[in-house]
Amino acid sequence: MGANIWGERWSSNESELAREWMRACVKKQSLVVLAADRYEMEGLNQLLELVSPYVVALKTHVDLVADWTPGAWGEFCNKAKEAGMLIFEDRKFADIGKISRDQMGGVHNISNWGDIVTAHLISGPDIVDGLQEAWSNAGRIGGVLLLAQMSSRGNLLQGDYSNKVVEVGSAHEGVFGFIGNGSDAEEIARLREKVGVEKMIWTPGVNLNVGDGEMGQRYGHPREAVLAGSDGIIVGSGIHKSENPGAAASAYAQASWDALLERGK
Ligand code: 5BU
Repeated sequence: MGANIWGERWSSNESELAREWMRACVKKQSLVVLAADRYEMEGLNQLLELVSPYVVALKTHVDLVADWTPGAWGEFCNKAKEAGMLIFEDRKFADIGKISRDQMGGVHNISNWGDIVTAHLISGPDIVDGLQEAWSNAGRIGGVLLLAQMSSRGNLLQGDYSNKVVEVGSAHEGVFGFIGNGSDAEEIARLREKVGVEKMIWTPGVNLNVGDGEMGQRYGHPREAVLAGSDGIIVGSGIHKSENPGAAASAYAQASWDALLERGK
């Protein structure tokens, strides 16, 4: 199903999760990862209803939800899964391996519902093993997105550090891919060149209105991001702050899908 669209990205990829992602994108004709940054369960549930047909992964910040309960969260996640979405907790883990492993449990119990999480590699490669052990203990599979770049102004994920993240992450089975800077197509293209064909690149800092956002956030156009090598466009306010989130999600889906077809792999 994915071979015609993703080319060798599909045919040479052995990662179950990567294949699930590529397959789901083809099914929905979209590369949209929704950053569901709403702070109450009601708003989250409403958003999910409106955008489901166009969104392939749901990115959460579970600790932002003021009225969070395990029950309400479980239902919300089940709805998203039933609607064909992967669940991605953008937790940006950064501690040593054993603490990161244990932080996958605790109050929010991320390893039970999250399919993908973000992590910095600042503490060394054991963080990936720690996160993978948590999924394994929960009897689930999951993947880590390592931050190789960020979208925010003045961030320190540059040069040798970024290169090292790619070098270490590319060799690790537990790494689903890398976060790239969606606001800058040249940075994404450089990242893709280093990453090669196997691992995914997902990019925040994407909006149909390019330019500067709130508090140092920067935005590039989804089409440019995908043409430069992004496999998943992470869109927050462009969708959830829109007057018509469904129509906005559909527009991002269309822009990302057209760009993937144009990219040709
Ligand atoms: P926005 O509303 O589209 O700006 O939301 C962007 C989301 O992506 C938000 O949830 C951030 O936490 C997330 N993000 C980001 O903006 N930039 C980064 O480099 C990383 C994550 Br990593």
